[in-house]
Amino acid sequence: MSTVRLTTAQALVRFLANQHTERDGERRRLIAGTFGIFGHGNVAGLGQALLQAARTGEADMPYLLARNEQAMVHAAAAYAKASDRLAAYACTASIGPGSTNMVTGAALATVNRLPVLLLPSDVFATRAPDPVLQQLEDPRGGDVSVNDAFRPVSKYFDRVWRPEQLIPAALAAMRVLTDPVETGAVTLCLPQDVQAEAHDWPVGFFRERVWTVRRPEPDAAELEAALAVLRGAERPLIVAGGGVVYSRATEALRAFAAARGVPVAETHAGRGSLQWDHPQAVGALGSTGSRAANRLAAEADAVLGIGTRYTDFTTASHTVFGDAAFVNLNVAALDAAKHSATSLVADARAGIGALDRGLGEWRADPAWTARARTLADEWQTVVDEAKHLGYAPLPAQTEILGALNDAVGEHDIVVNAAGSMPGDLQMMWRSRDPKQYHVEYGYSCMGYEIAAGLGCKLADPERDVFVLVGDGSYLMLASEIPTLVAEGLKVVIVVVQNHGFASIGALSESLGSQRFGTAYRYRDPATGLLDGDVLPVDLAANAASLGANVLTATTVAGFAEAIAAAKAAATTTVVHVETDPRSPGLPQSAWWDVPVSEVSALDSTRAARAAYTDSRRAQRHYL
Ligand SMILES: Cc1ncc(C[n+]2csc(CCOP(=O)(O)OP(=O)(O)O)c2C)c(N)n1
Ligand SMILES: [Mg+2]
Repeated sequence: MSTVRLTTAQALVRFLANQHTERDGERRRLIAGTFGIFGHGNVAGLGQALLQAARTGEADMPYLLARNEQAMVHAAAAYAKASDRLAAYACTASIGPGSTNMVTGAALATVNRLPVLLLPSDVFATRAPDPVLQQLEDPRGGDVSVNDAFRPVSKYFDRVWRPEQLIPAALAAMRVLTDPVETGAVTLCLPQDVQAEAHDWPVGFFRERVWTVRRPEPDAAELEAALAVLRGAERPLIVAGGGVVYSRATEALRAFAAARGVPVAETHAGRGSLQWDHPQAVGALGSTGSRAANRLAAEADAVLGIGTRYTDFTTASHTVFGDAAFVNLNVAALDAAKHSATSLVADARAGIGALDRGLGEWRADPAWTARARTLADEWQTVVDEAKHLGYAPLPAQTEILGALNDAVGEHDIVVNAAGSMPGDLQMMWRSRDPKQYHVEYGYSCMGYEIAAGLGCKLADPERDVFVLVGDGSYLMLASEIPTLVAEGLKVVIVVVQNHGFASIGALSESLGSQRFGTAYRYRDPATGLLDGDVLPVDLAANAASLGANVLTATTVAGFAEAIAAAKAAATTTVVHVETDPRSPGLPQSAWWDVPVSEVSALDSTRAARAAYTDSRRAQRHYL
């Protein structure tokens, strides 16, 4: 057997550079590059291997220096999302805090089912110098380290105690990353001594490998059962989730819905499955859904869920659907079985094709199709009103989002994750391209936005990327602005300043908690609460200090001008705009289950509890 002598880290880099994915005949690199932050845990191991790759060209592995480990995992997750999960980034971090900083990013990737390869550094395998700087000492076991925190948030976890263990670990990691059912965060912990240790590797380990991203066809019996349910339906509704987008089933869905007159409602991850003005598009479903979609959900006699996890925002905490029979087309059996559905385990595109072939002349009742169109048109007039409120003195958030929607190009990307904007966006955004609406709402993680802008730009340099970020999220994690600047990558970042949590403030008020602790203000000595003046925080100056080009807008018209200037700019540009945190959102037509204290000394809480008890009556199990 012919071998090559390399360190474990050098071997890993060489291996990763030779992995590819293939789907529909399209082949691309699986691991497009590596993000990293070096410390003593990886600087001389993986750091040396990446340097050697860059200097000698023996492995092609681009390296990007991030500023925060959580942010680099967000960037990697966004890269995978924007790449329809056909490509991913690796992330190397030093031992201890560098590694545990990645745990939140790992959870985000796993919850959203996005492939990221995490390479936390770990304690000495030899244990010779124990405890190494930053080592957790556990009196119960010598093999425990802080990296065990990755286990519940990883779809594959391994610790490479000896160099040769890398071979099965690396192959298993690739299998999981490229499996549409299993994918998520994959964690290979690399003890710092093992990274630098040499081994004689079989050359076969480094051959070019192609991982097929499969498109499973439906089972014949499941398909028959699903067809029987749909053939009996007169008022069907399709719920399109992220699986439609990742599977590139949008064209198949468009044709299926049009031919059969079936209205299509969308989840966050499925937003943009249809162009917003497609005759069967009825907008978003659920807690932050359109009135059209929510009403149709209540009246539908059959629901065809495609590639959806049915999160509580989609189901309005199990209150949005009426007496429908569910057929769930999903590549994951876990999701296909939800709501006592007739399961149809298959790739979204393959499944739509099979349903289409099996349904013959079946179509929805024409009266239902027409009603869906009327409701959807009515909803669009609501959206138009929200875009043009003439709110004063500060603009309303919906006006800013509307102006941005009008300004972005057909194939541009808009990124968001947490706060009050996802709800407004879900209700009002008009997508023309399935990759436009990049809202991370599986983990809804504050701090995702700017880092994700970096990931999107790396994935799709041809598209303009617009990041929407609240002041709360910005203060948590604006760290990757200098990374964008260093790499010469241009992203437009819209900072929506409203001095605190518009989202949780409004939620708090609606639940009787009086907006307690949700505004960024001075503590008022008279009340003892944080309800004094707003703070002298200047995020525009902050962004400028990080190297961004900065524009400030105070009106909706000024914002549109700033966006036009930002589009024309050559470098990463922040557009700072202040909005009124109490400006109205779009009318809500569905509930969200957030429990209210059952006993309370406060009138506001008691009133909210009564309303809560009432709302909960609509909640059901869909048995
Ligand atoms: C990391 C993280 N911490 C806490 C939360 C809970 N949370 C959701 S929205 C929000 C406030 C967001 O504030 P900001 O970014 O200013 O957006 P706004 O609500 O003002 O639109 C908080 C604290 C979260 N989603 N993520
Ligand atoms: Mg805010």
